[in-house]
Amino acid sequence: MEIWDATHECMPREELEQLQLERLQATLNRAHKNVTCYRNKFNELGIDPEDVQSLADLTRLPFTTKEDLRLNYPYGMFAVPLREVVRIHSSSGTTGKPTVVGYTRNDIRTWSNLVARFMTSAGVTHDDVVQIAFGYGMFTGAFGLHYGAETIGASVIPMSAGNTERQIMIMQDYRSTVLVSTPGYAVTLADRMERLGVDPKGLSLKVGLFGGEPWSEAMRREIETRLAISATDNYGLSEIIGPGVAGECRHKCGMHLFEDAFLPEIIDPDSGEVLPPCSVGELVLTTLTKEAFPMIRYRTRDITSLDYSPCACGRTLVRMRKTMGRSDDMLIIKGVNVFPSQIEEVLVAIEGCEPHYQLVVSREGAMDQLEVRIEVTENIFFDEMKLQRAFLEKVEKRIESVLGVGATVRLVEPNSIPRHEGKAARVIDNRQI
Ligand code: DLL
Repeated sequence: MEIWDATHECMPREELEQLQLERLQATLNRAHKNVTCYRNKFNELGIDPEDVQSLADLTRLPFTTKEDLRLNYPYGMFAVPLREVVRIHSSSGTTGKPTVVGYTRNDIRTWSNLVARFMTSAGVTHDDVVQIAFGYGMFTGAFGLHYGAETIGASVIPMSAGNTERQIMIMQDYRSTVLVSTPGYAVTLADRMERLGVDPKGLSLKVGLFGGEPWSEAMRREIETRLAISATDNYGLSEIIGPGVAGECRHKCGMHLFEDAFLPEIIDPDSGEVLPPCSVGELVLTTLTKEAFPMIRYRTRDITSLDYSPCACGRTLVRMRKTMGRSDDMLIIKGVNVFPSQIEEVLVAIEGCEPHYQLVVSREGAMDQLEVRIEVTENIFFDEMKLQRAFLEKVEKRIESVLGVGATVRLVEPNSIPRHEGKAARVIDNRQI
């Protein structure tokens, strides 16, 4: 069964805006009634949900940030009691604590449906065999795509991440037609196939659904040629729902953002002002149908622009451009969200380690590599190689367990990390994305 929701996807804008307003008002009422953080914020500004009479009134409402989620860790932002929550996911936070999100049974249904909609728009049908190479766990990617594919009626192979040669064997033997992964992992698969002498043209693969991290048009061309597939992009974030916020149709000219479920705005990240249509700025999203975890004007920190012109596929939904960066210091390494502050915390916690550090991100082949350089101080000075090795291993282990992604740690000369106005340049990103 294809999930081609023409009612919502091809609505004239006037009707869509009416629907959005009704859903917005219901969301605001629920959030105000059930979430203390929202109630306090509204009260501080003297705003009552009833004051929102048009979509333009949205700008009067306060933003929600990752900091709000951190302050209300773990369940403070939930709008329903835990007994109504059937699933919990999380993603990394700016400090040690992750961001926790919850779903009611209805939310899972909504989520599955949204994912099924973008999968359909990318060309997936019930005849497909979908190989999911995202890690199953707290990350929303695997479960989101899994439920979406099942909703369509496709056959799902829940491979999970890694184990590249096994992925290729399953792909050959089970005749997978759709690959779901990060774009970076698609290139890793192509590299390995080349090494193993596997010809992708001999596989059944026809479509790739890639997301979770930024990638370029050049990378798309590379994946399409090397894997002999059509590669599409999809976007989402845990705080809003996970994957299923926006996805490309077969025309691949921007990701259709599901405006019947999410209300997008583009703001100037410095002033917070809403920018006119087509401007480049930070994407802000308000959920319109979520029960357990409504988000009001959530600052995604992703920089993009929105295109309201019609698309050849017939969908009237606005198209979101590939993201052009972040308005904060979050890095995405092998699909995992990493904040420099998390690494700083690890270093501070390890005895004798002053946090004069620098992160260098590079890409070897398709794989992201993270190097953490730490300046040697009196405390971190080892004549003995054995002691030094043990120290480096300890830091590497700790970083891997906190971040969920490995790093190489290297000691560098005192004062060798350049400082600008006294502040060390913390991140060097050498990846050409
Ligand atoms: O990455 C959800 C997801 C999983 C989307 C799988 C698509 C496929 P988080 O771990 O919370 O959720 O990370 C969200 O990842 O704010 C973006 O910065 C980045 N991101 C996600 N998809 C894309 C994309 C999932 N297609 C953060 N292009 C977001 C660029 C993306 N960046």
